[in-house]
Amino acid sequence: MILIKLGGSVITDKTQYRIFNRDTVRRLCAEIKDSGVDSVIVHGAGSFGHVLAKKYSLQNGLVDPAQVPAVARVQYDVRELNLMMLDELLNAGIPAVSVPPGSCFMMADGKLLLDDPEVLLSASRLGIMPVMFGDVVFDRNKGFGICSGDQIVEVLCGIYHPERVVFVSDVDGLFEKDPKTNPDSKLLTEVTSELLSRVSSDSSVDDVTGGVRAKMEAMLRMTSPERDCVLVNGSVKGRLCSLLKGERVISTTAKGGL
Ligand code: IP8
Repeated sequence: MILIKLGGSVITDKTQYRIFNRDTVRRLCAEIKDSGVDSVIVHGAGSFGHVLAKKYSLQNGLVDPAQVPAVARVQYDVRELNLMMLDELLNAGIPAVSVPPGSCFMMADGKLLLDDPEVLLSASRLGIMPVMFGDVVFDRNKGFGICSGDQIVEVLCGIYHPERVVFVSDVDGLFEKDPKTNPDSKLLTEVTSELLSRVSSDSSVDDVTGGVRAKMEAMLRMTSPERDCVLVNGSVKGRLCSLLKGERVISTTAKGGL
């Protein structure tokens, strides 16, 4: 089984509030279906979540009553995005149902509490894909908080024990430095904890590398001796399908555990 996170940068236009990349999503759903792999999809919130979440600092929990209407609005927006995702999945021939984290689960100090996975496993047993997504989730201690799709993927690893985790983004993989500002930056085709320690011990590392390091760490946390974790560019036609079929494609693979 393969756990797939469709990132907000590929399913939405992150620069504009609530713009859905329908054509790309349609193609990606067809690629997943055509690959024939058994998968569970989680998706990001993109511009349906991040624009207002940032404006109202929803990641800080309740600090100002003015945030409250924004909590409801963001939940509404990401549900609309989720329904558009489900529509594309259903049209591609993948039976899928919505499992909104903000309605089904709680958090405690930012940690998603998913102690009872019965609803997820019941859907899976019937051959129905439960689709979770980045959401505003009520928090026992902070009122509410942001639960990212990445956090959900990490929790789902403990429930589904996937053989592989695939992050679909709009970049070719992890680069040593930000390729937008450093055009000569090299793509890291493989990430191991050994490489991570070399990055951290390099005194010349800057903030950008720090960002890469955080991503490497998150990807490595999801790996085990039996499971690797791959970052692939979903904006390039056919790349996700090839990867899912087991072919070698341009990407970054984290392996070996943290
Ligand atoms: O797009 C963020 O989830 P992500 C969720 O997976 C919200 O980081 C509501 C901003």
